[in-house]
Amino acid sequence: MPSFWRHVNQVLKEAQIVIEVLDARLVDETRNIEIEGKIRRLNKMIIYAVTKCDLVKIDELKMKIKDLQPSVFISSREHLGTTILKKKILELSQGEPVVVGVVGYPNVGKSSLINALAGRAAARTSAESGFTKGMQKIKVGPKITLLDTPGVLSKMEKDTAKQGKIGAIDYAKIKDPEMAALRLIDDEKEAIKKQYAITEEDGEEILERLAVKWRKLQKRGTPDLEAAARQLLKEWQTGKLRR
Ligand SMILES: Nc1nc2c(ncn2[C@@H]2O[C@H](COP(=O)(O)OP(=O)(O)OP(=O)(O)O)[C@@H](O)[C@H]2O)c(=O)[nH]1
Ligand SMILES: [Mg+2]
Repeated sequence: MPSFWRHVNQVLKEAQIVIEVLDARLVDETRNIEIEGKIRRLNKMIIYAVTKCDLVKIDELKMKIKDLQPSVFISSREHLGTTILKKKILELSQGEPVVVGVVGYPNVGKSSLINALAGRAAARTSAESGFTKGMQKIKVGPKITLLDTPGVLSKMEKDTAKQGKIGAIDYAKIKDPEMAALRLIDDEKEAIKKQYAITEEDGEEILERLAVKWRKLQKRGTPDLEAAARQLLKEWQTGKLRR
């Protein structure tokens, strides 16, 4: 992780504008206060790109981001908001050529956003968290150069269940998937019950139902909660679970 920060610091230095990418389902949780502090200290312009908007209700989102200015709603999957974002960049650069850093938590959708802006698969993306490992330069039109970065957590972030939930640790690698899944169920209970047609209220029971549904069973037919937990985190992290 320290070398990831090195790339991010480099990009913050090189860029005139920095786009902080936030997950629309977790706007507050995916803000990196440390990066925002550096942006302020370096006197760079910031744009908040709230992405994965296809997974939330826009009205609820609007309330949440009142204080985040300037911000743009994006869905890279549905190619929404990218023209507005380009306009915003050129407005801030006053039409001059500009270098734009793209930063944020792991797995929030930075590389996907760059591809949506570029209109081609220029940056490599993956459901795997921590996928982008170095800096990458991508030209978007004659005036805008984007710098992709590896996702970084705030150094103050110690809560691994939360990290699992926000996708900062890959669902396949997280050490205690049940704890992260139970946290996710707690926070997103109604969405999960609706999406998987579950009536139970208790977190453990919901996980059990999911295990049965997905046929994640141990030898004697008992529900494999760990496997169900990983599957649930996977669906959340890869943007299948909508609110
Ligand atoms: N539904 C939905 N899913 C998205 C969107 N953008 C990205 N994703 C998914 O989110 C996951 C992570 O996307 P990436 O673009 O690789 O994220 P990243 O921030 O570059 O991740 P790292 O390089 O690992 O830090 C992938 O599974 C994407 O398909 C979006 O607008 N909508
Ligand atoms: Mg990436």
